[in-house]
Amino acid sequence: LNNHNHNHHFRHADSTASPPSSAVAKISHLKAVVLGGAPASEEDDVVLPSHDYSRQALVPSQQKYLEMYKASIENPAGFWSGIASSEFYWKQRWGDQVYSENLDVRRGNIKIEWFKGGITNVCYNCLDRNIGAGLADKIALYWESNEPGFDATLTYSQLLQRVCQLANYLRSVGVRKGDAVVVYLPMLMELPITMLACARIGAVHSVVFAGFSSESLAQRIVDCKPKVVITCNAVKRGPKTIFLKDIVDAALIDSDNQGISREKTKWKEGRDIWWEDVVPKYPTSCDVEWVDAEDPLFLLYTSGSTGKPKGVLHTTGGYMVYTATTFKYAFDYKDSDVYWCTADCGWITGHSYVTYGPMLNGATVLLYEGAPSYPDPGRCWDIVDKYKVTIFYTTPTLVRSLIRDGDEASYFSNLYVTRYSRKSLRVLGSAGEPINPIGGSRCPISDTWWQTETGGFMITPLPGAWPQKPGSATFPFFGVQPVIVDEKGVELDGECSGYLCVKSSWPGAFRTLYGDHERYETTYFKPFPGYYFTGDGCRRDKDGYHWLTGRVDDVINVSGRRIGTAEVESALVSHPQCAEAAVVGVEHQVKGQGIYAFVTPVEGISYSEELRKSLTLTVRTQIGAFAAPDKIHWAPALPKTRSGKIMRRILRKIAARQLDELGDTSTLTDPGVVDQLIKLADT
Ligand code: 6R9
Repeated sequence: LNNHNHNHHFRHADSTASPPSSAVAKISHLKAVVLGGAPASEEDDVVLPSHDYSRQALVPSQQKYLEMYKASIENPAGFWSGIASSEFYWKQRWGDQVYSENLDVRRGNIKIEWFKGGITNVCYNCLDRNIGAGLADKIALYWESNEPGFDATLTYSQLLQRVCQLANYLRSVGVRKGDAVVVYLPMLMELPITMLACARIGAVHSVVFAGFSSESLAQRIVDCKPKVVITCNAVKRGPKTIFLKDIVDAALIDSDNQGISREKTKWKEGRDIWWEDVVPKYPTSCDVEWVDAEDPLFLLYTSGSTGKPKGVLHTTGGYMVYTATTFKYAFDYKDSDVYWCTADCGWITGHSYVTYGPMLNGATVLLYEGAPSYPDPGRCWDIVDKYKVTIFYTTPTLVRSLIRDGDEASYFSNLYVTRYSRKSLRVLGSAGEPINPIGGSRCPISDTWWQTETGGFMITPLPGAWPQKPGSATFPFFGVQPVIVDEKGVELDGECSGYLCVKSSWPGAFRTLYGDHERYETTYFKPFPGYYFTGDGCRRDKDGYHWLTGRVDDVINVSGRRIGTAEVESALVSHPQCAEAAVVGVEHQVKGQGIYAFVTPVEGISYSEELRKSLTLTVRTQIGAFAAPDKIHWAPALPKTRSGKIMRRILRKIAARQLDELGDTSTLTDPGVVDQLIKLADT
């Protein structure tokens, strides 16, 4: 990326682009953009939607967006209940109040409820309802294996049968409404099948990304106490075989990497059961467990600024309405679309935009099991052509890794790309990190800003509606009121920069942190009373566009994945030869941010390559390979204030080698520490 072309002011997506609107309609911070003048900065680099695109779009103009946005803010109850009742099945309608909320800690406990009293089921809405509407034979899932040439499909009615068999099995082993089920699976069809089966019987799934180590998995199992853990014996990712069940067993297996066979899988009789031995014997229909809109749907653990992962809890009704609606508008969804999201179901993107959002819309979803560059960096475009993918939703990191593996600065003009037509594509989406998009400018790009906590998109372009500014997530989705506050929590107006918060609730908001409502209030609602605090910094430009500037807390974003610096630090200090550790994020060409660790060994232990390897291994086994430090910087001591606080600001500058920007070091107990660190930078 970073191929940002400042010479292109007013880039048109095609030659028939519509002229910019000149309307100015103020709704809180929002106004229609008036284009004109010379491009002074990237803020002024505007891409207009093509006329042809806009004409067919669900929201075809700024005016239409503003109208809908205004309605959603002025009357959230009316806006969302209209959508909820016309597009979903409810066994019983919600009570008198569409929503009730308290986001202000000064007024008591934080509470968010949407459609309370409404009785529904998300699985029913994804499958039975769509089948009833004539989609029985529509492809629900395409599955593409890691190995080119191996694939599978399921129609909506076949998917329902598979979901019911598993749901029946889970019930037969005693899983009931409200029980947790932990899922540790790679991107197989069985992953969305499991999520939907849990939803069908009111069980609460907690998917753990299959890149987490056994210790991380154990930590989550201890926290949510599942009745069942679902995994598979092994998976191939690129040329590698990963023995997942061994990780679940937390033990090693003596096996060659050729076949992934049952015989070689370690087994515990009485505890372990093969899916294929039992599940297919169960009936292919299964009664739905009707649940309250505020009953939990799933738990998903995410990183915060302390060591312990947070169990983000989402409930049923609001999440359902919100993910479906955001999916529909942000990708301008049409029934004929073939949709591919490269995210893993182990993260929120895979929950909301592989499984629930698309399935609620009756979409055809592609699941890819493997690595994006396997067997070569053209694989993604091969898959796009093979399935005629129309909507491609990915991460900046994935694109950067293709460019790296494509081995050339000119990745987009070499054969890895050009031998594929990619002409089926009509909308592109990006998530997880800021981008400066590249590419042919034929397709609109939805740069979606959101979080595990928000359930669905919060700030995102609607393709066709607005002129876009590459790198900006643009404007809030319907019903979302982003505010930018200063450090005192005062709302800033107009062109400004500060902490990103959200005023009032939206249906997809998380309701609590599992088992720790107090931490929920402290982390998200106490920093700026009256608002939900996102942990992100944000700038709003003169045209009202939002530019995300990264985390302002101790969370780093590695390949679009959230990692708490404290998590990595506690893994490092658990090593018997590590006395102290401090972790900061540093710019990384492919991953966006890399993990940079300052480590002080215990007395008498000297720096060595061996120790470095052993520290890295500790992080890999305690968290997962994706959290391994990119750099370990030996530190005789860490720079600390007199009150004993590590000065991360200085460590960040040393990590980035911005040595002339260290700032004031006089408040350190021992300013000499900084010089020592600089001397050791390249050892
Ligand atoms: C969906 C997801 C959330 C954090 C968030 C922010 C960063 C997400 C972004 C973005 C810039 C975007 N983030 N989308 N930054 N532009 N379009 O990634 O959820 O794993 O919880 O991470 O990711 O910093 O706070 P999650």
